[in-house]
Amino acid sequence: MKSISNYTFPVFLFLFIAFSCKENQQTENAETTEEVSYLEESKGDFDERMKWWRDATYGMFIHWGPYSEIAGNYQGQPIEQNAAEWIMKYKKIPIPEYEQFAKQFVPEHFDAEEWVSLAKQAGMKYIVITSKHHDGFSIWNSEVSDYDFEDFTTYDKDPLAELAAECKRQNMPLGFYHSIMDWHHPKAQADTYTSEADTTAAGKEDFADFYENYLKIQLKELVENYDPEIMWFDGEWTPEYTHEQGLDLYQYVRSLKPSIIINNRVDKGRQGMQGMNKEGEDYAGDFGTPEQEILENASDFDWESCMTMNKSWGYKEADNDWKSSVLLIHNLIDVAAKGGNYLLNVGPTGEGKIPQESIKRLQDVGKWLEVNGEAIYATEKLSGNYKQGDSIRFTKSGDMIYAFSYEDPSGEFALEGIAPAENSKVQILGFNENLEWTFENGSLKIQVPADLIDQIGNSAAYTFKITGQEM
Ligand code: FHN
Repeated sequence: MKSISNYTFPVFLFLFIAFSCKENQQTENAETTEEVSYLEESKGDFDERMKWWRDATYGMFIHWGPYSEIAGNYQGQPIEQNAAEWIMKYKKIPIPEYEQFAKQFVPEHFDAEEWVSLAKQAGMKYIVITSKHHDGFSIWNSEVSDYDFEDFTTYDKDPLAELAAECKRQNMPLGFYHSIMDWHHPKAQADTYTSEADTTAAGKEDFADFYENYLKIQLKELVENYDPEIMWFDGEWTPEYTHEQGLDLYQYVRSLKPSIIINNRVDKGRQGMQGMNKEGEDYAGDFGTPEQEILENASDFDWESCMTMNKSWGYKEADNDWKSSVLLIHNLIDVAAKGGNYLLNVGPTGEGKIPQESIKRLQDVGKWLEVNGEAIYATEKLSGNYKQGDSIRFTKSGDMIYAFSYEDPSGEFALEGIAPAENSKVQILGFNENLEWTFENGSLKIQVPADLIDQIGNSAAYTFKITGQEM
């Protein structure tokens, strides 16, 4: 019978070899992790990482925090400014007073399944929600902050955990809007948040401490515990945040999850509300972020226009200045034709209900996309003109050209610069007949039935599908 001594050496040798291999592997991994500079990504790797986001085209923005409970009213009056989520600054509400509002942020009606299902019904392909806005309140249970539901309110759930789980269940990519500027944290110029005054040198040292030992720790929590596909930074304009920190933060977040997509507000390159990076300096960020506007022309850089449906990002009870569903559809078409994404905002109430006016518009756009979505999702802008006149836009996918007409195209509908393939079928999405057409001297003339509207009803835009190429 073999004694234990007969086994000692071989076992020891096996363990030594196994341990050495593991050590080497860890070292390699460590070296591999340390060596990757995500700021020097190849175009091929970048395009592969961005593909799902480019194809998605249309997402839901959600602004939700203690400001949603305040609803844009202060001392019995609606604020005169648009953005209800800025009420702390607009009304120079002292932190202790604002904290009392935060305690009242108890979203008893929050329902993750309802929110994600509505986004799906709307035809939205990703969601970006405010994990922390400028007011500093974390809408997840953070280990490094007591300014969250768990430690600050009677609400005993983690809505971000519920939303992340529901998004996984419904295969809806989830992203987080996270403000670099923080009006609550004592080391992030909280004592001077009520003014634009630049911080003192001490302020910059404090902010560096906040950056390393709070902001980055919370981001690590969010990425590791909630697994977002997008980090949507904001508040980068705050003076004590630096370009060097921006480059570092991009590298840091990508090192936490290499496939994650990060907007250009991680750094200091953004040109205001126009949203694209300044030329010259290499600023970090995967896409530009025009806000409340659409780029004037098409861009070869990735970009996403974020917009409200009324005037406020956060819920504002008094704001009834709603964009029409037709305008929202035209905005989506215009953005897609220019090669961008459209991030359309909803501002749920403090209780967790999405306003009915938002729901109606989301459902209207969703119905239009049910018929016309193939011309929006996974399409590209044309190399040449993205439009013809003021009421026609184009997208393409492979050898398919899509032409959107904002107006009733009944009768003879002419397109310039589009060469149909021989024997091409020309159709209107949602209308089953093949349309007669001629192509002479560079002009495509399509015969559309005079009673088209009677047959398919009014639409915000009629989409022609043409096998062909741009000239
Ligand atoms: O200050 C924020 C504002 O509250 C809102 O979040 C928008 C939408 O991203 N961004 C900033 C204003 O540019």
